[in-house]
Amino acid sequence: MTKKSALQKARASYQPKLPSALWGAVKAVEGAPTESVANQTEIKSLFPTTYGLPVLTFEKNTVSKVSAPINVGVILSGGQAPGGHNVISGLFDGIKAINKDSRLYGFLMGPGGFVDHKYIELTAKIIDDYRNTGGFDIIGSGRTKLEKVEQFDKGLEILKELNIKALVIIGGDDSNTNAAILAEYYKANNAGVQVIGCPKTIDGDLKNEMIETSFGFDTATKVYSEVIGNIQRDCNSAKKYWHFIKLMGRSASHIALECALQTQPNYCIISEEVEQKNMTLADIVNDIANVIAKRAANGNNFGTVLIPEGLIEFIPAMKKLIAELNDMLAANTQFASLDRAAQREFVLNNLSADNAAIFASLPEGVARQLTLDRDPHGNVQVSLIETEKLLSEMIGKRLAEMKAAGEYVGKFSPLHHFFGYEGRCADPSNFDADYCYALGYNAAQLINCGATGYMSSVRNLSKPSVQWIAGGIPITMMMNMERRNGEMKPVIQKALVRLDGKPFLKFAENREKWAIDTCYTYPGPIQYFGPAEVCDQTSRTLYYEHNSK
Ligand code: FBP
Repeated sequence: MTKKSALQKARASYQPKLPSALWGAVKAVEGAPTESVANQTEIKSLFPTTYGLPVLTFEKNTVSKVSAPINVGVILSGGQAPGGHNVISGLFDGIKAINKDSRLYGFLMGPGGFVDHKYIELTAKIIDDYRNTGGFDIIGSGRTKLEKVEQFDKGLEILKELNIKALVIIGGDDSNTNAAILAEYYKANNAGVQVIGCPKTIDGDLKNEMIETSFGFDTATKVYSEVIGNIQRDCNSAKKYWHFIKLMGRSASHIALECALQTQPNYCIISEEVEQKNMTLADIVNDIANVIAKRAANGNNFGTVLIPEGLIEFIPAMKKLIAELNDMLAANTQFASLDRAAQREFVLNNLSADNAAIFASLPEGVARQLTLDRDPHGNVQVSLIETEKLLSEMIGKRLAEMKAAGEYVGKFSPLHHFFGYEGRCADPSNFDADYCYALGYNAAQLINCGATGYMSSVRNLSKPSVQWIAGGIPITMMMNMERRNGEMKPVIQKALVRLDGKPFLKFAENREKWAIDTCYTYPGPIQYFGPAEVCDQTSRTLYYEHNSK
C-alpha cells in the first residue's frame, strides 16, 4: 500500500457501528412469499427456483450454534462508490465471527476476474489496510456483464477449486440483476453455490421500500455539495459568472436533487419533471434564461445551475431518438468500424424522418456523443454527453434574442463543470462507513442461513445505527421486464425521483425563492470527528423520505 495520510491513519481505527440485531448470534425470521414489482408471469417463468422467496429479517438469537468454516468469494462490479472496502471488511469479519477458519477470496477487476480465474485471498493484513477507506482498489472493479452460461460454468470451476460456498456481488441494479440470474442458474443446477447481492451505486437509483438507499450516495453527494457550496461562495464573491454544473447519476436525478437540497442553487433541473411536463430542450432553455434575466434585472449577473447527467434521455423527443439509436446500433455491429463522417451519414440515412431531423438539429459534437458505444448493459454513456455546454450555448443565444427585444439587460459569462469521478472514491462518510460494514456483515449472515438470490438489506437508516433492521430481500422481488440491446430482459426496476416524494416537494416549495434571491448554503467538507449533528447526518433525501418535518 502507498504511504498513509494522517487522516487515513486516524480513520483506520474507526470501528463501524452495527445494528444491534447483528451483535451476536442471529436467527432469520421469514416473511410472506414475495412477487416481482411487475411482469410477474414472465419473471416467475425465468426464475423458477428463486421466484417468490420470503423477505428475511434477522433477530437476536439466544442460542448460538457452532457453524463450520465457509469460503466466500467477492466481486466489486461497475462504477466505484465510497464504502466498498467496508462492505468487504464487514463480510470478512462476519464470516470470521461465524468460524475463524472461514476464508475470503476477492476476484480481481470485477466479474471478468471471476470468469478468468483471477483472484487473491483477502487476509486480515490486507483487510486492515483498507478499513474505512474510499475506492475499490483492494481488488479493483469492472463492467464485464455476467450473462452467458459459459461464463457461469467457467466461474463455477474456480468456485469448486477454492471450495467457495457463496459469491457476494457488490454492484448496482444491472450487476444485482446478474447476481439473480447466476443464483437461479446455480440453484437450478444444484451447483451448491449461493449468490448474494449488495446495493452499491452513487446514483441512488437502486432503492425501494426494502433497500432505502444504495451505498456511496451519501458520501458522493456530500463531496459534490461541498464543491458546489465552494463555487457558490466564489460566485457570490466575484458576482460575474453563471456556473453550469453537470452531476453524475445516470438516468435518475437523485444526486442533483440531493445536492440542490444541500446547497440551494439558483436552478436545478430534475429530469423526471422534464419528462412528466413533456418539456422540450427549448422549454428548459427559456426557463433558465428567464431566471437569468430576472436576476440580471436585480443587478445579479451570476448564479448556479445544476444539471443531472441523464437529462438528455428524459426530454421526450430525445428519448425517442435514443431508443431508435439503441436498436439501430445493436443491430448494426459494423457501425463502430465506420469513420466519423460515414457514421453520421449512416445514422441520418437510417433513422425515421422525425428522429433524423432532431439528430441533424443537434450540435455535431452532442449528436456524435449519442452514437458512442453503449456500456456492456446497453446504457447510453450519459457521462460523456456535454449537456452543460449544450445548455449554456443555447441559453446564450436565447439571451441575445431577449436582449434585442429589450427583455434582458445583463451580461452572461458561463463556466462549466462536471462532478462525478471526484466523489466516487472519497473516504466514506460515517454513514457510509457504518452502512457498508453492516451490509457486508449482514451478507455473511445471509450466507450462513443458506440464502441465495437475495440482496443484503439494512434499513430504518434515518434512525441511529443500533436501530437499523438487517435481513435479506429476494432480488426477483425488485424486477420487471425492460428493453435492453433491442430485446426484452428481466432487470431490477430503476428508482427514479418521485415527483410526489417529500425530497422533491421540499425542493419545489423553495425553488422560486432560491432562483431569484441568493440563498446559497455552504455544507463544507465531510466531518468525521465532532458533534453527531455534524458527523452523522444522513442525506437530505433519506431524512425527508423518513421524517415528517
Ligand atoms: P454504476 O451504476 O456502475 O454504479 O455507475 C455509476 C456511475 O458513476 C454513473 O453515475 C456514471 O454514469 C457511470 O458510472 C460512469 O461510468 P464509467 O465509470 O464507466 O466512466
